[in-house]
Amino acid sequence: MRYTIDYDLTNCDAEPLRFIRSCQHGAVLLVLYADSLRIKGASENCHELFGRSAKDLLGEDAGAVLGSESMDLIRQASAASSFDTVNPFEHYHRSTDGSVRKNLVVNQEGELLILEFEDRDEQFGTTAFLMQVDRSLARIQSFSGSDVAELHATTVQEVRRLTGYDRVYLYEFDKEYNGKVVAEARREGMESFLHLHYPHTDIPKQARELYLRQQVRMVTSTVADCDSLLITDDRTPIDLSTAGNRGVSPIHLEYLRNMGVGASLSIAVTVNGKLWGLLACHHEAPRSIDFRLRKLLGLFGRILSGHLALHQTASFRNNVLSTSLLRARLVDRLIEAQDIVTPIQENEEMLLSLMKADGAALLIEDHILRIGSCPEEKELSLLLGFLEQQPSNIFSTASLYRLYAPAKNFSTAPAGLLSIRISKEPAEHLVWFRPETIRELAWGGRPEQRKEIVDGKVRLHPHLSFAKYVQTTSGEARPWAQHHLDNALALRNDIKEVILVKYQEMRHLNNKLVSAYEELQSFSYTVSHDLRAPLRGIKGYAKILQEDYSDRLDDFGQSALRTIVSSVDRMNTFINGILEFSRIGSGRLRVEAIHLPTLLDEVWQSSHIQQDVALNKHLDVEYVIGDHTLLWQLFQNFLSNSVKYRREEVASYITVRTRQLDEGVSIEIEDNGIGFDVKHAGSIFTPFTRLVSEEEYEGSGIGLAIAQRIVQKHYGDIDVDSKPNVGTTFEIRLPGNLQELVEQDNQQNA
Ligand code: BLA
Repeated sequence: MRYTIDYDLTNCDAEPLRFIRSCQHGAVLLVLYADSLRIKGASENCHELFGRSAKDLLGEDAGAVLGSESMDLIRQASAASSFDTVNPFEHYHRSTDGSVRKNLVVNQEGELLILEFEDRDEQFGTTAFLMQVDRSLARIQSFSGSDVAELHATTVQEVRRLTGYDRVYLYEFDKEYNGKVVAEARREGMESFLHLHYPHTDIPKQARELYLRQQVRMVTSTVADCDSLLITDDRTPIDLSTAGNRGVSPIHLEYLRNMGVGASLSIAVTVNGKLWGLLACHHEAPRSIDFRLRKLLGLFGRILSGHLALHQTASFRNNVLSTSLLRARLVDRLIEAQDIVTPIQENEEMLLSLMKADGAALLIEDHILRIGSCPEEKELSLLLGFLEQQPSNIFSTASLYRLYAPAKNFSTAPAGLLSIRISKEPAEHLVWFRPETIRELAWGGRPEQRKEIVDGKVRLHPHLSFAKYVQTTSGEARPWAQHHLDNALALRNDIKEVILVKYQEMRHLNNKLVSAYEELQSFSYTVSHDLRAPLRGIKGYAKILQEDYSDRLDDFGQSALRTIVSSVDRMNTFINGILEFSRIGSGRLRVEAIHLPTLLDEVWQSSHIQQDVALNKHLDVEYVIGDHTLLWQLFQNFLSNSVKYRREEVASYITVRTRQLDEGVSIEIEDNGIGFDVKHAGSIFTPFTRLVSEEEYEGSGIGLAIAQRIVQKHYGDIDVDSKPNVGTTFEIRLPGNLQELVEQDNQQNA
């Protein structure tokens, strides 16, 4: 028995390959105790070499069988524990039939020495052979570094030239260890496997792991039961993983036979410590090659590994460089513009080529920017909900529908999505899209059709195992490369930086604004104290002149005096306006519930407002939240404005209406006064803007500016609609949660 239990296709992934109790056809195996050098085990075929049966040899001193020459060599190497440097020994075996030369390969495995006797082929020690190797290596080394397919092709050709196997191919693993034949050199007339795919189960995990320990694996013959069982003095399992002639898995042998292969050999190709693939050889007839050639083939594997690692690093570096360059250009635009939306809008192509995407979307604040082949706005809002749930700041998939089914029915259904989160609250993302690509995979056999049951065991089906078929995969986009993901994260940091700079600039501006207000405040103080006193003086002296000296002034002198007095009065009005305006900016709101009908009556009665104007109140909402003093001033301004600008020819009225809104209260003040052209609506709230002549209507021109500041201070907004000779309607909207907003602000300023 090769193993203690039987393995078939249902449990072959657990086959303990290294503990197989057999030796391959063409080799003889001895197992010695390392300390006593007595024989612990021998392959059944040992009589072919030693003329004695395996059972007979057990317990015997190895020297009696191998002769002193080989024993001395083994003892020396064992003392130096360096079999690697001396393998293979040249072992002469003398018998009555004459002497044979064998390669003797020795490995230590714990307390045991494993000895393998193989045929020796003298040509592999010759200079001519080494020259040949040299030429092959030179051809591989001439690889320019860019065309990796050429490197693959040259390597398989050179391996075939040196080894003489019928077919040599390069087999590359994907992430799941499914494999693909990427290069092939074969004897004329042999079937081609180029570009075919094979499932990961064809080389199970434990077989792949052995390649990391032993770079070259040779299968000398696939003929059933041509191996020799290992006979040992007890049943403890022996680890044969270092022995090149370790017996081959019966399942794998069957696989190779089904493929029409009589012998095989594979060389591990590792990149960055991981099995990248195999350089694999097939021969139609059984065949083995000299140990020294196998060692050299290991070197070929390592050279190929080195080139591939270099190529991978170089192409990764190039990709990173070119993407980073694009990103740097885009970020320059962002920094210049101090904004994200506009530069992205102006550099759509750059954004797409950055990620080799064909669509993108910027979902930011209440802005949705769609670029290229991109779902509709409504769909993007839905997608945003999905992206919000992703825990990481970067999210990518090559098959969006599988994770998020609604995407399948989007107007433009992207299969690939790469998204970076710009902000969590509110959810802001920059997203790239890739379309579905239909891929055709040519398989070298349909995995699910390979099985058949023989004698209650699941076996590989001899014909169907390799029946070729083409599988079409859909629903997937070209996968995002690592350098794209890295760059997306870097871009996210850049964008955050731009936002931070912009925020800091806003804070700076805000601080400037605050100090400007403070200056205005102190300016108003100066105005009130320093200007009012001389103005009072001017007016006083002008009055004296008017009262006591008018008889000495001619008509012109008297009219000049009148102008002085009225100018001073106007100036006083201005100064009062400025004072009032600046006072609103400073100071905190004193928030309370205000009964509007009372407030309006008070304002109406207290002010010297014309009584021939009717004040109508339609107040659905009677209470508003606000600062009593400021709202008093607000209505005072509106009502007196309406009175001032009434039309003499009609019965004037003012109607105040209130109405509940979802998020607050709307207050409308409508009159049927002189009105104005709405094209001026934008400027009427600017201080000292007058739409009517000063001669006809007196005032500072600051009333509406004050009104607007009061509303703004209440976190509200204000609109106006007007028509000349029809009337004007102002609408003020005040928030319901004023108290909360004020507290938030106080906290931020604290
Ligand atoms: C080993 N399987 C291998 C090896 C190759 C393959 C290259 C390395 C040993 C060698 O060179 O022969 C696979 N061979 C291929 C493929 C092609 C090829 C894909 O020629 C295509 C051109 N194999 C199966 C199943 C099992 C299995 C279902 O198909 C069981 C799970 C097992 N394959 C298997 C085992 C080994 C192996 C156990 C290790 C053999 C050993 O080293 O003893």
